[in-house]
Amino acid sequence: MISNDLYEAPDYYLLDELLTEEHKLIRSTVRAWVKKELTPIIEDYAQKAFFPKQLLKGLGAIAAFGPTIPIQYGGAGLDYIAYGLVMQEIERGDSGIRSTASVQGSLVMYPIYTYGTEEQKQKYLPKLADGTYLGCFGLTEPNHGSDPSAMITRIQDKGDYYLLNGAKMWISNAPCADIAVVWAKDETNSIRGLIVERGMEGFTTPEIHNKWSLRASITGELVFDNVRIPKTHIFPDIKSIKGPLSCLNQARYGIAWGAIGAAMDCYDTALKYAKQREQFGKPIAAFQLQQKKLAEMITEITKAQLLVWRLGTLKNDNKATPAQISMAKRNSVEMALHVAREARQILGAMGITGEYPIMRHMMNLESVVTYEGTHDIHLLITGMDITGENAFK
Ligand code: TGC
Ligand code: FAD
Repeated sequence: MISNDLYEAPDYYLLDELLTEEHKLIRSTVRAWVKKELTPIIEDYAQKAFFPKQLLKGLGAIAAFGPTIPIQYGGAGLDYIAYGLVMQEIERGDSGIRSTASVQGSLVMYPIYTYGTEEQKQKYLPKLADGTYLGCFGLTEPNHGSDPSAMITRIQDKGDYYLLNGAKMWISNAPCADIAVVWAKDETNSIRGLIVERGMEGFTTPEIHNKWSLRASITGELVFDNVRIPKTHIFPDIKSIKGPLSCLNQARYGIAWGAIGAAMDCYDTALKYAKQREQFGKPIAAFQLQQKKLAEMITEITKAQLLVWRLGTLKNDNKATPAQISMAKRNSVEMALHVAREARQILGAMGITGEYPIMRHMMNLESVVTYEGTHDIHLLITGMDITGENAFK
């Protein structure tokens, strides 16, 4: 496939000097894949609201699925800076495809690796890592979004199996997923995690249509009507909301890096356009008002790049707190939305077309600011962390 993608990543503070040769190699591999396989097709798929399922194997091959999962289970055994760089390069292409990777790696492979039995790990992880299987993560319910602890989906112990009833809503990958990691309450009201396979009787995954955002990512419901779950499909030892929340830490970390990729693409596009587009006899880049927009964009991108780099080093040392991750997710997405809106204006009317990626990034980011904990929820997490006061309830 021929690509005319001329993306050049902004690196105003020479952050490359903080990366190892391995980090740069992984990043250049993912960047080349995005230019060859993703950007030439993504606008068309987003316009048509199709999920490009044919990319799954390629995503597997560039270590997008479970980059930090050990090699023995099919992962790449990479560190968290490498994981962040992979997410940043993919989201530079499209947030919906980064979503697919986030869900697979952080919300499906991570809980199986962390909470699963050896049999579950052997059965699912290698096939998820190479893109043979697609997974999804069911936490949100129709009436329980920001407050997943109030979920009503239930399992009942029936002796040699569990009976699962309930529904999950807004689930990325659901209509195409081979397996779902689902969180449900047991008879003691403990939150348990289980693996549901496509084909189990009573399990359906209707698609949610008419999204204006993440149009190249497929979203659906998970409906459980007396589904018999073999006992070997439950995570044996995790029995609280901390199970799913620990997975969110992984995914939110990836989003903190990823959203910056969308911002970098918008900035790069706007800068190139401003240098070429002439009005009143000179490039619009020569006007102070356009320079203000571009200068503020690169300042905010650079600050966010530094924040996630430091967060990555904390994560590598196992010292990153959930609240630190919340701050970075919130900051990166807010920053990226602002950059996208400013970049859109620099392109004038052209900014609203699919000739350029900006409007697609902007619409995608409207989901990213809501999922994995809304903008407000992350602020309240920071508020609680610094004051000790819980303002959620
Ligand atoms: P709370 O009483 O505050 O805490 C209960 C226990 O959990 C611990 N905890 C965490 N542990 C690990 N990681 C975290 N992030 C944790 N946050 C809290 C906490 O320390 C406590 O432990 P203990 O030992 O004291 O019992 O819990 P709560 O029920 O009041 O909830 C707190 C709140 C609101 C922050 C949490 O529910 C939350 O984060 N809500 C947002 C929901 C959310 O983010 N949903 C995301 C769904 S998945 C998704 O959107 C995928 S998008 C996919 C894509 O990329 O396409
Ligand atoms: P609500 O919780 O109803 O919130 C509505 C508004 O009220 C928000 O502005 C919120 O900030 C605010 N609010 C809520 N509580 C408070 C409070 N205590 N104080 C102040 N303000 C508050 N979920 C999954 O489980 N798996 C997935 O794969 C998944 N993928 C998704 C894909 C997409 C495209 C989207 C849009 C969502 C996805 N979600 C997924 C769901 C997502 O996590 C939820 O939408 C999100 O957690 C918010 O829940 P809600 O939409 O029910 O909003």
